[in-house]
Amino acid sequence: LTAPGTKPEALSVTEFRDSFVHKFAAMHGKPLSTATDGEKFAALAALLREIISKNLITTRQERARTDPKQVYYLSIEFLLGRLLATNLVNLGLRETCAEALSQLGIQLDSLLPEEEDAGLGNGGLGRLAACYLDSMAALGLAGHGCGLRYRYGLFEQKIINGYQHEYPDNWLQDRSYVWEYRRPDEQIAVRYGGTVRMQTNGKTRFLHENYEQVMAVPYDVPVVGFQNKIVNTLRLWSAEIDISHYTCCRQGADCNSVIDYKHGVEALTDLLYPDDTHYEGQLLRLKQQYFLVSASLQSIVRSFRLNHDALRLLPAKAAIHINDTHPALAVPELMRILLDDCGLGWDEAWPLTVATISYTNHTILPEALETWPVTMVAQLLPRIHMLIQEINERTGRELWHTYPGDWDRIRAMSIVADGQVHMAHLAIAGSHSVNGVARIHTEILKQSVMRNFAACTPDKFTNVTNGITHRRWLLTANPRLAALINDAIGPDWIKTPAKLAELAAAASDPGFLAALAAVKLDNKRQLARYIKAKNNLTVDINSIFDSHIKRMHAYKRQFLNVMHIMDLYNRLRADPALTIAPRTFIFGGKAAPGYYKAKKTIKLINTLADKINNDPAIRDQLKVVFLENYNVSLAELIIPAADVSEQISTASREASGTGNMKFMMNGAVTIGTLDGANIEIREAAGADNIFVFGLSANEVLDYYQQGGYNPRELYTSDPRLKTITDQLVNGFFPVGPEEFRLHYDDLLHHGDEYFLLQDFAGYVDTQNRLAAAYCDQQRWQRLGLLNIAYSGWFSSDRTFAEYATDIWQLTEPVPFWNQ
Ligand code: DL6
Repeated sequence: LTAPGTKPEALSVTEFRDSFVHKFAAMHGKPLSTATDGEKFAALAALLREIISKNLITTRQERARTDPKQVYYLSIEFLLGRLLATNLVNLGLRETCAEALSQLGIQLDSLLPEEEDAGLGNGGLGRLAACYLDSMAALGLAGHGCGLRYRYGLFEQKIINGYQHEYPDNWLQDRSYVWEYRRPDEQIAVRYGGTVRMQTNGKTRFLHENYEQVMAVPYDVPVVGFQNKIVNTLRLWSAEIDISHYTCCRQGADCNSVIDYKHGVEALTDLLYPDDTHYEGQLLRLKQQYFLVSASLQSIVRSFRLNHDALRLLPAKAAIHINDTHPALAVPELMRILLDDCGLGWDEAWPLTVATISYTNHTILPEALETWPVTMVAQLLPRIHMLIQEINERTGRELWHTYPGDWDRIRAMSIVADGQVHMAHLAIAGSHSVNGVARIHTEILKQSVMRNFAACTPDKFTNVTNGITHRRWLLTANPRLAALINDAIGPDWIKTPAKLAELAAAASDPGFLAALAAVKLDNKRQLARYIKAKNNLTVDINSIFDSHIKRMHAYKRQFLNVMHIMDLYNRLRADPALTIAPRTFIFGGKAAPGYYKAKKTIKLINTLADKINNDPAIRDQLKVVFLENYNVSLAELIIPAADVSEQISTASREASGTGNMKFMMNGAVTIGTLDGANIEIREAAGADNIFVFGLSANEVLDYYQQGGYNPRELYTSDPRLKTITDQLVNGFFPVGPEEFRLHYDDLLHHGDEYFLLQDFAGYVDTQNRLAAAYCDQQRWQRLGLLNIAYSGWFSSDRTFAEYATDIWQLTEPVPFWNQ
C-alpha cells in the first residue's frame, strides 16, 4: 500500500525481522517464545520509534534551515485512537512488518489490540483534530498539535443491566505512552492567582505578584507523514509541581498548603472535561484551558524569538489556530506575552495577535457556547482579566463608531456582559478568520448565532467543510477494500484521494460489484465475531448492518432510530406472515456522565434489544446491538462493516458530522437529514445515492422562532405514533412505567424539541425505500461503490489545503488534494 512518488522506509523483511528480534531481547531479556502479546507489542513500537525518531530529527533540522511558517493547532481534545497500524502504514512498512512477524510465528493483527486507545477526546471535535494532524504531516506542512496530556481519558463505559456506568479510562496504565518523548528541558511556568501591580516609572508596566506557579512539561507525540519522511509533533502538556514550593515546606512553612498545592497540580491534567456542574469543576476547567493556552503560547513565542528578532514577523511565521472556544484565552494570553514579556505597546500587539490567531466554531447549540463568570476569571487569572476588560472596552468603542447609539447591538456583541465572559465573542474579536465546519453550519452562524459579527466584519467569516483522513479510515481500517480499489484503479488515490472518482467507471461491472460485496461481507463477518464475543449475540451477516454510532445526544436522535425499530417490531408482531429485509441495528456511543436523558436512551436501546433479541416470533428478522465503550478502534471495526449510516440529526443542529464521511468512504449508504455535511455528501455522491428525509434546517429554525409546534396532533392522528409513544410507559417494556417517562414526556408534554414526531413518517418511508434498494443487491452495491468513488473530496487533505491557503496563508506550496 504505497503510492507513486512516495518514500517508504527502505527496510527489507529480513532486516525488519532481525531488528525486531534484537529489540525484543534488549527490552525484555527473555526468549521470544515465552513473550506475551503485550511484550511483543512494546518491542515493535520501540522499533518503530527508532525509525520515527530519525525522521523527527531530520524534519526539525530541515525546518530550522528553511524556516517555514509553523501552524499550531490548539485543542482541548485530540482523539488519536491507536497509532501502531497508522504509523506502519505511514512509514510504508505494514506489509514488511506483517511478513517479518509472520516468519517469527506472530500475527501482526493480534498485537494491534495491545495498544490502548489514546482517548484524549470526547467526539467529533477531538477526532477532527487528530485527522488534521495526519493531513498536515502528509502534506508536509510544518503543523503541530498543542493539547493536554490527561492521565485519564474521557471514561470507560460499561453497560450493566442496560445502564451506562462510567469507570476511569486509565489509558496510560501508570506507565509512559509508548510513542511520546518527555521534554523536561522545554518546560514552561504557568501562573495562577495573585495580584497585579501597576508600575509607572517612565513606561507603565504590570507586575504579576504572589501567584502560584505550575510547571507545564511537554510530552511530544510524533505525527508521522505519509511516506514522506516528515514527522510533526503533537505537544501534550502535563502539569507538575514547581519544586520551589517544596523548599518552602522544608523551611517550616505551612506544609498543609504545600500538600493542597500538590493535589491541585496533579488534578490539573488528570481528567478531560471534569464535571462542571459545581463551582470547583468549572474552576478546574478554566484552569486547564489557561494551562493549555499559556504553556503553548509561551513555548511558541519562545521558539519564534530564537530565530527572529522582529516581533512584527510573528504572523508571517506562526499561525495559531483555536479549535472551538476552549483555547480562546489564547487571545489575551498572546497580548500578555507581547505586552508584558516582550514590551510591545497595545497598538503594536493587537494587530499582531489578530493576524496570528484564527478560530473554528463547531457548534451552534446554546449550551455549548462557553461563558465564564467574570469573578472567576478575575480571581484565577487577574492579568488576563484586565486584558479581557481592555479588549472589551476597545472593541466596544470601535463598535460605537460603526453603530453610533445602537446599544442593543453593541451589548449583544460584548465580550463581557451580565457578569460573564463570552468566549466566542473573545475568539471572534481576536482572530482574523472565523470558520464554520460545513456550508450550512457557516450560513447558520452568519445568519443567526453570529449575525452581528458577520454583518460587521463579513470578510472574517469563511467556511471550511470538515474532512477525515482517508489513510486511517480507508487505507488502514479497511485494507481489503483498499486492496480492491488498488486492483481497479491503481494506487494514485492514496496520494490524491480525488482520484477515487475513477472507481465510478466500475459501477456497471458486475464482477467488480461482486468483489465489493465480498469485501463487505468479510468485514461484516469480522464485526459479527466481535459482537458474539462481547454481547454473546449471534447476528446474521446477510442482514442489513445499520449503524448509529456517535455521542449520545438528543439532537442526534438515537431515539428516532429506536422509534423506527419499535414500529418495525410492532408490524412484525401484528402480521406473522410479514417478511422484511433482515436488519441488525448497531448502536454505540457514550453519554456525558451528567446527561440524564442520554443515559436513559442507552437504557432504552438495551431494553429494546433484550425484548427483540429474545422474541422467537421475530424469526431473526431483527436484532439490536449496543456495543459498549465506543471509541476510535471500535469505529474502525464497525464502519468498514456497515451497510447503512444513520445521520439523522434534527436539521440545523449538527454542525457537520465526520462519521458520515467515514461511512461514505467505506461504501455505507447514508440515511439522513439535510443537516451538516450530509448536504455536501448528497451533492458529491449524487441525490440518487443517499436517502434523505425530514424537515429542512430553515423549517426547524422557523419552528423554533415560532416557539415550537404541537406534537399532540401527530400523536392522535398517526396510530403508529400513538402506539409507540404509549409503549414507553404502558408496560410494553418490562421495566416499570417510570423508566422511560422522560422520553414520553419530552415527546408529548415538552413540545418534542427535536421534532421526532414530525420526522417520523418521512423516516419510516425512507427506511422502507432503503430496504427495497437493499433487496436489489446489484443496485445496492452500485450505491455503495458510488459513495466510495465520490468520497475523495471529504479527505482532510482537501480541508487542510483550504485552511493552509485561505486561512493561514502559508507561502510554501501546498500540494493540492486533487492534483
Ligand atoms: O467539527 C467537528 C465536529 C462536528 O463534525 C460535529 O457536527 C459537531 O457536533 C462537533 N462539535 C463539538 C462541539 N463541542 N464543543 N464545544 O464537538 O464538532
